[in-house]
Amino acid sequence: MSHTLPVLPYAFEALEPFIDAQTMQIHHDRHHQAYVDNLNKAIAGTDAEALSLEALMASISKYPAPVRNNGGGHYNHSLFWQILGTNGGEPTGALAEAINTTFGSLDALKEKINTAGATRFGSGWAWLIVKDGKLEVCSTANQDNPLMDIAEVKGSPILGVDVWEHAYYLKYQNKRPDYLNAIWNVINWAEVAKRYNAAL
Ligand code: MN3
Repeated sequence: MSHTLPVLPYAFEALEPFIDAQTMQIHHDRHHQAYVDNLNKAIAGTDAEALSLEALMASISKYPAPVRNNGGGHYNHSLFWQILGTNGGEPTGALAEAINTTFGSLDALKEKINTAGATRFGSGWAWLIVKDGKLEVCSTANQDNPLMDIAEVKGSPILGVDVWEHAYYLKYQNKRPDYLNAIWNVINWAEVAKRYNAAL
């Protein structure tokens, strides 16, 4: 299959002031577009063309680095745009219960994800995943993700935070922790809950 750039489900400026419009535009229109274009080039004429993006992640060890980097980049950003939004609020229902049971509180979960993101050296992602029916926090390097068969910690990602400098540098410069604190204002918890229920 040929992969395509998903449409951003809100305006570039929708996440202001927490994520600025220029960052969103460059991030979506240039960075994500480049992952899509380079993925399509990397899989052209190979059996990977027949795979869904999820199936490709699950067998990524069979493919060369450009497929891993750009395939991961396409999957991760497609998830990222969806779990961000202007809804704000807090998790409800089964997801809220699972967060409280597993981490003690929503604040404790945020702190755990912020630590995972802040301590990821270089570029990567911090994740909330469902593993064996339970919530867990982990991080990955570069554009890897927990769906990949090469991941140290495997599971279904339900929330991912991009900690590449391109995600925050225009507004936050080198202050990654400030970006991580701010991003909790623009999490689409309804989408995270949808992914949680689907992963169970
Ligand atoms: Mn990015």
